[in-house]
Amino acid sequence: MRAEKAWGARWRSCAHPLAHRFMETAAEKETLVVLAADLGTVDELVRLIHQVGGHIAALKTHVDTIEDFSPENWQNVVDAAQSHDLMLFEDRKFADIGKVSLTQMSGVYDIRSWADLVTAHSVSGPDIIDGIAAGWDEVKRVGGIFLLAQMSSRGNLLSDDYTAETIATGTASPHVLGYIGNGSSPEEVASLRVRVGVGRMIWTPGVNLSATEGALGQRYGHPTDAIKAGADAIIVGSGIHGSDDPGAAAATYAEVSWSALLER
Ligand code: 5BU
Repeated sequence: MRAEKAWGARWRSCAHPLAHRFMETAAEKETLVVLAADLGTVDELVRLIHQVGGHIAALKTHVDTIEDFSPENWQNVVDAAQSHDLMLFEDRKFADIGKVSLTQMSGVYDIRSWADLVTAHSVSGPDIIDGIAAGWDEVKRVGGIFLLAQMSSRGNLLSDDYTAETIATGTASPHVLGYIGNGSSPEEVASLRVRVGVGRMIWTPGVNLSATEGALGQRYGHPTDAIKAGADAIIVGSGIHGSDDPGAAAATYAEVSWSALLER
């Protein structure tokens, strides 16, 4: 099978079913690009999804930044993503106690009902994972969690020890599909991969083909370096949605990312 051949040990060692779903979509479209769809309205988002859908493997959102959010309107984003076989990854960065994180999975945005994947900090302790997972349980859906083991922003407080504790927390839970790593630093990604081992995903924001710095402390590295250092997906925002031709930009990131995986 094509996905197994391309992904090798990752395919054989990841236990979470959504990890396999991602790897299949990625292999089918030959891309490791997760689009950070940081646009302000549902219409803009839907247009972008259709422009780049063939070149990306998942869709990352910040639902609370959508100016015209309503549950009905948001369904257009969900439908557009599904029409391109994209999992929805809400970058919510949950950080509260388990019980409150559970309630934050419902509420206005009802993340549990449409997100396949979410991000969470490990700062509040391991129960946040069970809280989030209980949210999906309530609506009988399966979801996966990415813990922030590193960040791409300068001056962040995620120390080496914090990263190690985060991996210990994630290793203990079947709901943790993988970790967010700092894509701007191949050295950090490589050291994260050594600690994580082969059985979980590492997805990295902070990648851009032309810039080394972004607004307000964002740092960038080259997508090829991040993947060769052990990243399984590159999370790309402005490199695609900020381009004059998002479709062409997405195709370029796809090509670069897929070749890097095959070389790895
Ligand atoms: P950019 O436009 O490619 O810089 O967008 C990066 C996206 O990744 C953006 O949506 C951030 O919220 C997200 N991100 C990040 O940049 N760095 C991090 O450490 C984490 C998430 Br966690």
